This record gives sequence, C-alpha cells and structure tokens, in this order.
Amino acid sequence: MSQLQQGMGILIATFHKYSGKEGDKLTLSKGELKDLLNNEMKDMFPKCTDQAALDKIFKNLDANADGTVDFQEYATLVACITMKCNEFFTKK
Ligand SMILES: [Ca+2]
Repeated sequence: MSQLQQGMGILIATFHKYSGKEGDKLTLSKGELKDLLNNEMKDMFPKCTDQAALDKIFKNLDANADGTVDFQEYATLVACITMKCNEFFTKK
C-alpha cells in the first residue's frame, strides 16, 4: 500500500477505535470525541479538556445537528486541519 493509502486506512481505523466505545458504533458521541481529541490531536486541541470548549467544538463539527459526529463530519475536521497544516508548512 502507498503511504497515502496507509494514511487513509489510519484515518478510518482511528475513527472506529473511538466510535465503537459507546452507543452507535458508527458515530462519535461527545465523550468519544473528547477521548479522540485528547489522545490523537492534543497539540491541535489543547483546551478540549474544558467542557465549554468541547461543547463548542462538538457543536461546530455536528453539521447536521443530530447530536453525534459521523464519519463525514470527522473527515471534514481532519481535512480542514490538514489544509491548515499545509498552509503553515508552505507559508513563505
Ligand atoms: Ca452529526
């Protein structure tokens, strides 16, 4: 597998590692999202141990407002952060 394909596989596996913990296995609850952000993206979300900050992040991610973060909403988050990182690394 290419590195990009491996990366895509990791994206999927990471989502399911957390989404399968409680409730619907195919979506992230607020608690699952908190664990994912704290364990996998701590540098990008240093304040998500703060409940108000977590509530805000969750609300912003839950684009269809169904109270869970599905794979599409998670992929949007990862894509947005990836674009920000790219801007950072290509900034002159
Ligand atoms: Ca949702």
